[in-house]
Amino acid sequence: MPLPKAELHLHIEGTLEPELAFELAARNGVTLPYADTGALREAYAFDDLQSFLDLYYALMAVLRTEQDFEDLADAYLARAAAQGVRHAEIFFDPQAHLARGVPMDTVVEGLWRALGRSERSHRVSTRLILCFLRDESAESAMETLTAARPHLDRITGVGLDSAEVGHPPAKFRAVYEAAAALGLRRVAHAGEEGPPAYVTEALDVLGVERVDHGLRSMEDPALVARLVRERVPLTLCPLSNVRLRTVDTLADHPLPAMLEAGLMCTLNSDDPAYFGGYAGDTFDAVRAVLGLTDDRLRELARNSFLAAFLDDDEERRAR
Ligand code: ES4
Ligand code: ZN
Repeated sequence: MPLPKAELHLHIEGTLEPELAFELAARNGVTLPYADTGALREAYAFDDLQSFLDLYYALMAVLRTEQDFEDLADAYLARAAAQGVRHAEIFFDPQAHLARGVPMDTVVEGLWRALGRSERSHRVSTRLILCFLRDESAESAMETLTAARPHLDRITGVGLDSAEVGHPPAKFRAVYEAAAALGLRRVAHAGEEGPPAYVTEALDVLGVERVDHGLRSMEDPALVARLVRERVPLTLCPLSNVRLRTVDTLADHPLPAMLEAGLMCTLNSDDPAYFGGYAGDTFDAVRAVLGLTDDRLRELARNSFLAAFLDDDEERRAR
């Protein structure tokens, strides 16, 4: 039995496996610039975050209908359940779909068709987190929040993703204030490729409750001390860091040092279709390569439930 765990850093568009991409392409009459799934997989050799994002956004062309989003989410939830995920907080990128003429309604309703029945169909509870694309304007983020207003019963929080460097958290101060006023929880990617100062800014300016990645915090001892003191959860994604070359190899990942420092770390899969593993695969890889003890692995799983946006009863049931 895989360790029960919560997945807190997962982009639903990043769970699009090549097989499903081709199936949806055929269903929607979209031509992909790859001969077959093998040729597509060969394109999964990334130099950095941007080289991944280019392919990630391009492949979204196959996602057009509610049914597509439902099938995508349902396939993810089935895989997650098989790997011990009991609760999943799922990011989605509405701006990437709105820009292609796919309305907010289609995206949220389609995802919800799978998420709304997931406790019954997969024994996985879920939350939906709307992410703003940080390489788009602050005005576009605000328009996106406005477009999401009719769906707020299905959306738990907001996040910030896409190309980090040059797009500091403070650019999104106003939209995070508006989200907080609407009762939404707040997270943001920070310190993935960007500097430790972006982590501080996400905490102080955006008021985030968790930091997605936060890896580069390790370069600033005062920041590490603060994150430990305030028990700020970090949603680490080691397989992503290797594939996007933020770390050289998994063996070089600072996870053991981060745990030793007392940081509240969680283990997550980010974009599992692209980075070579789902939540259980990630736990297996860090166990094998980083030699974490069973106690440490249990601590990571426990942290994932503690850092989740669950109330106490839900948390007990999920564990
Ligand atoms: C992402 Cl790995 C990563 N980083 C930032 N934004 C993203 N969107 C999807 N995956
Ligand atoms: Zn991410």
